[in-house]
Amino acid sequence: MLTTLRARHASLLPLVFACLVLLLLPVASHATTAPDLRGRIVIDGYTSDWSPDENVFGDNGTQYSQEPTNDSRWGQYNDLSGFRVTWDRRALYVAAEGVIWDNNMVLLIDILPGEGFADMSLLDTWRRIISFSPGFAPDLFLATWDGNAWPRLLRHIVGNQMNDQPPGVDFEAVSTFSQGNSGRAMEARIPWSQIVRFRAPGWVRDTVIAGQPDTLSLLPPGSSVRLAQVLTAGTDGSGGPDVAPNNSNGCSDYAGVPIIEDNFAIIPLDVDNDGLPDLGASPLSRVTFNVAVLPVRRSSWGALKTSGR
Ligand SMILES: [Ca+2]
Ligand SMILES: [Ca+2]
Ligand SMILES: [Ca+2]
Ligand SMILES: [Ca+2]
Repeated sequence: MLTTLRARHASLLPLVFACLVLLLLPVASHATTAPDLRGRIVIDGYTSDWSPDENVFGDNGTQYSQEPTNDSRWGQYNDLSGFRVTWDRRALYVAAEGVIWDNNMVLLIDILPGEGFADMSLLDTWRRIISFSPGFAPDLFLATWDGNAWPRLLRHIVGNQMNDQPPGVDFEAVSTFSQGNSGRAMEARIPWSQIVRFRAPGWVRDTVIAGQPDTLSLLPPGSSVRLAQVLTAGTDGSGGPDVAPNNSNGCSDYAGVPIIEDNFAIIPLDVDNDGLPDLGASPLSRVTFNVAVLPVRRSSWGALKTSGR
């Protein structure tokens, strides 16, 4: 079917007054997916332009899922702190954060059902001893190393073959990681057309936008995006000290120990099943995780705080 488509009391008075003031304040705006986010999100390797509800590791009201900044086996200067996601009509926007002194960061992205790779250990580039559980088969990943300004986009072609591209015509990306500095990120705008490029070049829909004929790329109806972030050493055949969201078996001190990343964020893109990523959606309100170890429920948060987390 897809191939045929072209194609959201007195002593209490001050307190009462304060509450009233709070109630009368404008509700904090929730950034939602919109027709075109290029006016807000600048691909510069910094995330101050992102909204809290695009931080899928934030508190979404039902669960607390913050990726810790102190859970790496290699210490504070090699630690992931999570990723952000949003989208518009034409592109997926991602930002992945942490500190990766002398090492690498990879953000794995799975959108296309029945496609993708289950294991990085035999890939023809960016070969890492990192595998995934059923239900997660990345179609592409964004990758960078400490000090590199231009992340690579790796798209799965077939078998262990990847298409490896620097930013340019196909996509925009910038990374700002530099030794022990915090507040840095790998940030990218990846057009939907480039995500489906090797699988469904004909999945487009002719439409009219602002009175002008236009063409939009289609995804398989009902698509979700699944994501996981890994920190790895720079050499082929290595593993790494931290993953996000956290996996069941954890990571090792030693780069030679394989990692099974059985956890990932799941964010529905197309709840109305029209093949187009939904506009007016809050990514944070949609996120769930594959493994129940994390996120923990809010009711557990007090216990976690007293235990020092
Ligand atoms: Ca930015
Ligand atoms: Ca971490
Ligand atoms: Ca982690
Ligand atoms: Ca839709």
